[in-house]
Amino acid sequence: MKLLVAIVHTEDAGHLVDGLLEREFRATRLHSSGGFLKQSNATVILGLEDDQVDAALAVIRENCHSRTQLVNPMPPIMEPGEFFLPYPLEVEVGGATVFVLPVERFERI
Ligand code: 2BA
Repeated sequence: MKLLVAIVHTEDAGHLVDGLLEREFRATRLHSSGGFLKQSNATVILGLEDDQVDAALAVIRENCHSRTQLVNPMPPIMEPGEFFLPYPLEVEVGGATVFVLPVERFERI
């Protein structure tokens, strides 16, 4: 058995969970936020049989799309007389960051 952990864009998370449920995958959606952008994203976790992993990844590919987001860089420490023009940086986010982990034991109680 595997635990699939997918970090996805908030806007994709609803479609992803619906797509997974349509194909009878059980999923849990957690609210999370990215360490770098410090913006909300979603973490979807799925307990799967080994032979279901590829099908679940296909649903993630169908529903999660990459986007570019603008970030304002942190201003540097300035000396008197220096100035800093804060140009926003473009960062590509997603489609999805996916980890597939082995599950030692699974119980539904
Ligand atoms: P964030 O940490 O907010 O990162 C958003 C995007 O910013 C990343 O997109 C990447 O393109 C860029 N980025 C992240 N750290 C950077 C850095 N040190 N320097 C330059 N650019 C950087 P993705 O790679 O698609 O990641 C989307 C989200 O997935 C991340 O949001 C984070 O929540 C999660 N994530 C990505 N890689 C991870 C990892 N190795 N472990 C845990 N979570 C991860």
